[in-house]
Amino acid sequence: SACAAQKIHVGAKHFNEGYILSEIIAQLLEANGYEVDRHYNLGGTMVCFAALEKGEIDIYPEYTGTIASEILKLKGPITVNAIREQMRTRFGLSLSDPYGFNNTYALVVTKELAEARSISSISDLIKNNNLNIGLSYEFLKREDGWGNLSKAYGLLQQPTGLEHGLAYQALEQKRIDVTDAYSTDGEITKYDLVLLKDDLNFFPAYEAVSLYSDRLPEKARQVIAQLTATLNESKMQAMNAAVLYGEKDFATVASDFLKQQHLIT
Ligand code: PBE
Repeated sequence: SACAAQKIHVGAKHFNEGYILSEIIAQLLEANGYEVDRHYNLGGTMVCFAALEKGEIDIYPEYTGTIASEILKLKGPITVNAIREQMRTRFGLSLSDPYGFNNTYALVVTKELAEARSISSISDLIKNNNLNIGLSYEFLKREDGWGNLSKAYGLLQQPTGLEHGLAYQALEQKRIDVTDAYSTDGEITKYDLVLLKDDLNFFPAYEAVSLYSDRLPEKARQVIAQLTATLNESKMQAMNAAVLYGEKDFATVASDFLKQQHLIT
């Protein structure tokens, strides 16, 4: 493969799926002759986005709903093309085509609690005021997070904050009753959790895409474009579970995927 002079800086959001997707991008670029610097200690959405704007990274995986609500501060449904257009005109940044899966926020409870209290939708939480809600820090402060969700549904519980990676154990140990899950999390099937129906359609679609700047070489964009529509929700959830329970590291899960897709050998 061709030798490229420019090193490519790949960022990652701080959660399992963020690392897996970033590894997929990084390894695919390396297989195509690029030297890659991994920036995996950035943190949440706004930290990654700031790093991209400042030119510290050239590309990182992001989600359409997150771009619309957090970065562009838009409300209401919006198409991927409209988001792409706005990112270009307002920030000079580009979106790849979607990878093929939606990783949405969802409130979850254990099956046991869902059955005991007949809870199946977010609206059902209104009449269950004594439930302990523990939410990831980012969800607590996002536009598409608790503040506006609780307003839209009329929920009066006072949630506490916690690290997303620890929320499932807290549910299992009954320290909390409800948390915000990401719908492709590997823990959902493992803990047999019930995703509450978003009956008011509060959450937007969160299609996974790559967000990149003009510093990303044209050839590298073509390399990344090979990832378009290669994934779906269950494949992504299986990869997340492989890291959690299959004792595989991010890099192995990523290379297994790229080999399956015949994108690397
Ligand atoms: N998500 C779903 C969010 C968190 C939940 C993955 C789209 C995000 O990282 O923006």
